[in-house]
Amino acid sequence: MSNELLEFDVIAEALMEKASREGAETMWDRKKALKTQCGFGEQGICCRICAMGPCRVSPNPEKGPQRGICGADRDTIVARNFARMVAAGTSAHSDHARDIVHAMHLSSAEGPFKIRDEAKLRQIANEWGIEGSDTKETYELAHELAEMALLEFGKPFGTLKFLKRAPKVRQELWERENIAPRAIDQEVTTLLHSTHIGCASDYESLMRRSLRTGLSDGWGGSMIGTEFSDIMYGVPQERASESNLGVLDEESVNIVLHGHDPNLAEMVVVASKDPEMLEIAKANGAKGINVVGMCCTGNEVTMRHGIKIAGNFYQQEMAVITGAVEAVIVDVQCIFPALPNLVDHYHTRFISTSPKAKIAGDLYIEFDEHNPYETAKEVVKVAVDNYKNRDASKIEIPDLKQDTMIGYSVETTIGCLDRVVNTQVDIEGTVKPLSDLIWAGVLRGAAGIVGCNNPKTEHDYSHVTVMKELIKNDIICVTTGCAAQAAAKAGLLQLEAKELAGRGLKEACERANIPPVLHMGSCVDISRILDIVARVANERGVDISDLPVVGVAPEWMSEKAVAIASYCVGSGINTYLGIVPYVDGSENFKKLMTEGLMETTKSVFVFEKDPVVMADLIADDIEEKRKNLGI
Ligand code: XCC
Ligand code: SF4
Repeated sequence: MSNELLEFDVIAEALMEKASREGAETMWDRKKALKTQCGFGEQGICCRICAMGPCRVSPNPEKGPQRGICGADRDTIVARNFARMVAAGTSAHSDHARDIVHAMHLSSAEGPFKIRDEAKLRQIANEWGIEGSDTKETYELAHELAEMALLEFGKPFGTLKFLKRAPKVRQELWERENIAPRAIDQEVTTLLHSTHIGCASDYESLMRRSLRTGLSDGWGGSMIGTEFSDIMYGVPQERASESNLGVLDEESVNIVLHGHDPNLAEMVVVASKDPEMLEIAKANGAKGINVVGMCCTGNEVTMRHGIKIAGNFYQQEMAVITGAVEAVIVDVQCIFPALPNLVDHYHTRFISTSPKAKIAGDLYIEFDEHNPYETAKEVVKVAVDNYKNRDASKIEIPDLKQDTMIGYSVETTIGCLDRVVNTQVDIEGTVKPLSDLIWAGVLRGAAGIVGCNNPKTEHDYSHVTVMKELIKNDIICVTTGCAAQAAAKAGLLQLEAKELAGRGLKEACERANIPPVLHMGSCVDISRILDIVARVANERGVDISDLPVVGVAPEWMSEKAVAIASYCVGSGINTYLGIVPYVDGSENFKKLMTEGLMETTKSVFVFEKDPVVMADLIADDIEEKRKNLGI
């Protein structure tokens, strides 16, 4: 175990020690065992797309072969590898969204899948041009809208409906540059086709197609995921919660919900309050049932129910190591295949529920979308029955938790900011107060800080450092995913964090009664960030690329993050990455990402590992944008 990575986090340190005492292995042990990671892979210059390979070309023309057997060079190989990450990331977000829409298609007045936010249902139906969206019976309308949404994945003609939310100039740019995304499945499929042996080799063309696929995630899959989850489960409202592993309760049945999808998680939250389940829990000696969240399933249920946040990506093993978790219930994405082995050292049950993410060594209880509540009860029952199997000598819950404000959907954020200005009826419920704050310079700009943890860097450190530096400079931060959970644990999501902000942001926080860093939800909810940014641009009559806003992923690791970065850049938002993607092997491709795209999308990728330097670059970027706007 390498201790230098852990300085930032006393919890991790204590639990890592416990793990090694108990013979349990963690990601850091495995990272160490891998020794130096593959240099060719790191630079993106290994190709195994066909069976003539694998072909690894040399990063140095003097030192080795420059082409694979088919003749693909560094630029092609790097661009194809990048494109495949975008396709995979887009597929993950979008397939998640499809499941939400399916649930909506199954919704009925009797439940268990129900429409919780009828106003939003009617609003989206209206936006999509459904006739009678104000008058139709709720579930008739829901099913019609769901069918329409399912067609967004596979319709044979046209582009995505939500593109219309973007400023007109941006829509025109997408058309002109031929990157306006069509049906989501089509974009993923056609990009995979383009990267097949003997297909596209032009790296610029591959980038363009990657942007288009990424955009089908941001303005397609992810936006559908967010909006339809809101219709089904409610638009998040601001509320208080708590975060970090100290939210585990020694005297209760602890259930960790991990993964991404709210469908099962919502039902588990309800099942955990079922009198029948509570009775069994009590009969087994527990005080009650404590459901906590991890990664984005955690974000989904904390945003809508205030469910406590146990932790983010790197803490999934730590939670088990506390010895106090009865069950880890997972759906899809970001789940370590190591967890079934890890739980063997403890009494914890590891339950996987999705046929898309069947995990070797799990207890598999398939989520039945026709009987979702029965599945939820079944998994909760495994947990409550397991309470009696606890080994008291192995329980060690870190005594650390943090007050956390959550629930800042676009609607809620707008509502909060209405408090800043003396509300005038005509601007109430619009982004005008927000854009006024930015135009007046009270807020210099805004940063969306998102993404994962990655053991290549000290976990949470880059997230928290960038956020602290930015709020000091009056740049308001919105955050999602594991970055949001890092912020939560560091106390940046509590109202008192305004003391760390510059004068302007502090005053805005005081008046609106919000923290300087706003939790906007899960990773698919980065579409909320697109939404609010588009509203501000529309309100001011400018393009998104004109606004003093940036995207930041300080510690990303997943393919989804590559798709996200691509749609941010495709949308005109300069995007800062603290981990360099596998592109170092092609100077041309890297230059295209960091400079050349300015011509196409009016925004670029920026790679910077040092979070303090990154924050400086962002502040300069934002001031430059302000100057160009003349504000
Ligand atoms: Fe996964 Fe969404 Fe990354 Fe966290 S931030 S490690 S993708 S859970 Ni999306
Ligand atoms: Fe090698 Fe070309 Fe096949 Fe890639 S596609 S493995 S470079 S022969």
